[in-house]
Amino acid sequence: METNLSEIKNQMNALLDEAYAKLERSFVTYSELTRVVILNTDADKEPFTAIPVVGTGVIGRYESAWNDMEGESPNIIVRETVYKKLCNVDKALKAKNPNWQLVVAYGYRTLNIQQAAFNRKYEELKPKYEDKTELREAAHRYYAVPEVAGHPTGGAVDVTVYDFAEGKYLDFGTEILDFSTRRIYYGAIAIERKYGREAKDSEAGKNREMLRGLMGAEDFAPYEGEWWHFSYGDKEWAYYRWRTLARKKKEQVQFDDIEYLYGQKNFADITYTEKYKSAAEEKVDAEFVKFAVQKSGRLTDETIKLLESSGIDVVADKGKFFGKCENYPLELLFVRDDDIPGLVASGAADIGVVGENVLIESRCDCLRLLDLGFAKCSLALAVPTNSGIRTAKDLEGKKVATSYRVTTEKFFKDMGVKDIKIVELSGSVEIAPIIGYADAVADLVSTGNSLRQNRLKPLHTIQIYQSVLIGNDKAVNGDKKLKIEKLIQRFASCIKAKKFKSLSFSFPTEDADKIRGLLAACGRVTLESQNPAAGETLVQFLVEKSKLWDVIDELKIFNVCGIAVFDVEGYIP
Ligand code: PRT
Ligand code: ZN
Repeated sequence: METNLSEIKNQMNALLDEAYAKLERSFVTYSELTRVVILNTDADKEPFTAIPVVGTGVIGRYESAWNDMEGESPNIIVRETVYKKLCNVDKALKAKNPNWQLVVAYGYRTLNIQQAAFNRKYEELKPKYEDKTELREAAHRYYAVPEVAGHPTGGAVDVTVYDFAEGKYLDFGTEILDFSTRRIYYGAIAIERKYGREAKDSEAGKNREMLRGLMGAEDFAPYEGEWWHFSYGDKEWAYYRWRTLARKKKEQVQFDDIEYLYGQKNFADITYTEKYKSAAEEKVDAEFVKFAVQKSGRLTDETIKLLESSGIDVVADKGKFFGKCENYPLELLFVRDDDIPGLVASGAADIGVVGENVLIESRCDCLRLLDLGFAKCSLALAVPTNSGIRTAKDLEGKKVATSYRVTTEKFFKDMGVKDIKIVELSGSVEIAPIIGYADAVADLVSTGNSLRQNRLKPLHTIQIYQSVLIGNDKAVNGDKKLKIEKLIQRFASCIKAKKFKSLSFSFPTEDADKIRGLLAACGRVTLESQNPAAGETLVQFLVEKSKLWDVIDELKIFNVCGIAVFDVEGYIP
């Protein structure tokens, strides 16, 4: 079949439109903003201030192309706190590049102008929308409905960055205030990249991220619909704070918990509340549970799997040192497993996953929170197959190679074997006897293949290990207690679930007693429903994996057929 280029192009455009539509749906809506209420009506009488037009700090500059509003004052004015914050942003910019300058293209806008701009957009879009609410929301994406708008509070600004050395504005992917393209959406760059319409490492994405980062550090809330728009103290800010707090806290925050700075007509109307004032100082990293995970090794995949089966999406690249989770306040630190007990004990990480062998050997003071049951192995004492050594005692006065000095020494001490010389190797312990470095080894074994390959035979199992979740006492019993407890519960239910299978089948109700008896003896019924018309009973039944086939064999004796077997995702007793 011949490939039709224009068809491919159409399909691609449809996909692109869909991605943009999805992005638009994520923008804060007018109706969401109307739910923000003013709790504190005490005006703080904060004065406005005009941003200087020239100078080396932050400047306020209207360019004719940016200003399509009638009756605009030549000065850009904002609330005083906003100006101070902008100065800090400019300083941070200059720390990155002394030639950069923060330029404010828009600040305070009177309610009349806001209303006029909104009305114009509303009329312009009218033919496109049948539904009034949809029309209002669409117009709101361009010019906010005055009642919830940020610019009339003096708390919202439109900003960009000018580069003196280059004599031009930094590349943000579009001109500021250019409403002719959807590329102005903050998330547009990612979409364009995905569809190959934007270079992977284009400046625009980096610059948007940088600007958002610097503004965010000063507690400005971003607006997803315009890369340049930020606000502090308006309804959008309140909503953004609420939403990020709610997400972080993972609990239902009531809408009337939202407090904010908000003034419509003039500065005296702006209210200021205490509650979130200090939230700026609230350490964001204190909110996250820092979770140390082996960067790359036997524990890595299982740990990520455990997170994912606990409903936590890991958005991390294993090659990186840090990772985040979509839907749980977890920060992942990817490190060598040997370092995990130390990191947890010191508080650099709150929790971590590590083999018991490493934990014991480290002698670090960590809490054992949960046995995870994977990466099972044992520490075995082994000698060359051709050696005359039969027991641990025969090793008196001899050399034992190991990576686990603490455990091995304790073993010989407990066995009453004296005069053992421990030689430490951090890897390839198995070859020590072959090269004449030791008479025996104490090494980890799982399948035993490695011992066999190196012609070693096990004499003794010193200790059996599995992976464990460990924690730092201060975190586990302090301010992160709840989040860590919830995590442990989820992990525990997933681990438990792995031991079960679920069976579902129906049987003649007249056999119910016999079958219930059988089921009661070997598992747990989670659902039973009767179908009197058919004279049948349907059950769902949990059974331990190890008993699965025995149960099925017994059920067959009762002529039960049509048994469906399922994996269990979680089990909460
Ligand atoms: O780079 P990093 O320091 O993070 O990783 P690592 O090399 O120290 O650790 P890694 O990934 O090898 O193992 C992590 C943990 O998995 C260990 O601390 C143990 O708790 C556990 N584990 C489980 C094992 C094994 N099974 C195992 N078989 N660790 C190591 N081995 C070695 C064993 O020593 C032998 O040399 O694997 C080799 C093969 O074993 P056999 O018996 O299957 O042949
Ligand atoms: Zn704006």
